[in-house]
Amino acid sequence: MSFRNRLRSGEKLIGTLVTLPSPEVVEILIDCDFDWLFLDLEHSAISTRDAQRLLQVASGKTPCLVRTESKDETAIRKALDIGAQGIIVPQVNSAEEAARVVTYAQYPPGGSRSVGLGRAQGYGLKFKNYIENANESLAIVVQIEHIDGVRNLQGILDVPGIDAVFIGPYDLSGSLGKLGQLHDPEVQQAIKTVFTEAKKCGMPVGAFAATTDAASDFIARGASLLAFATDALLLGTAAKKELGCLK
Ligand code: 3PY
Ligand code: MG
Repeated sequence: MSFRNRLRSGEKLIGTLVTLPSPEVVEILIDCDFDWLFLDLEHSAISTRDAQRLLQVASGKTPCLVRTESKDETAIRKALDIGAQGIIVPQVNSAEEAARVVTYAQYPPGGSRSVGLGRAQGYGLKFKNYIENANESLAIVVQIEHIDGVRNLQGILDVPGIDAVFIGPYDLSGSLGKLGQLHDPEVQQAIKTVFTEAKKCGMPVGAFAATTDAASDFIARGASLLAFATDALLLGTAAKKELGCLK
């Protein structure tokens, strides 16, 4: 089953953010049995070329979604052409923006995705098969991480082609003037609205959680696509803890 179909079926999928441009880190995370990996091109030093290497390492083992550098057409096209199983697009704040994301990500006639002969298309050798299946098998996830996105949520949820909405709690809190105050009632209310509205129309919800407590809370609220911590956070936390035992 494609990752997109697993996502749409509501399967609980626990992943982590890959922020280090290291194939070795991806190998280690795959061995830890994450259900998926979130390759972050928005906030890390991972280039398109690095991301392609990471996808090569993960290929056939662990599905990877690329968080695109931006919501621009080029960023979306490149993430898909290097062979990601789908995209997570940051800061999608209106139905118009969500519709543009779907258009950029889907081949004609439904969309306007431009044709390349990259890794996704078997460097041209699997082109026909790829274009026949791409629109149905690639996951399109949009981030709700601004209060405008929450206010415009109903319109975003109605855009055909969106497979899940993904809460970015930190940027969402920032958009309310409460950066990092995730327990603030206004931030919590915005998060609750996303879950309530998405649930009404059967849309899967994803979220980033820095800690296991935050992840458990999101799961309890009905999140199925979890991005738990980051590679660097997991490394740093474990290193500190182990070192603390010796000092
Ligand atoms: C946020 O919290 O803003 C995020 O985008 C987490 O990935
Ligand atoms: Mg964010």
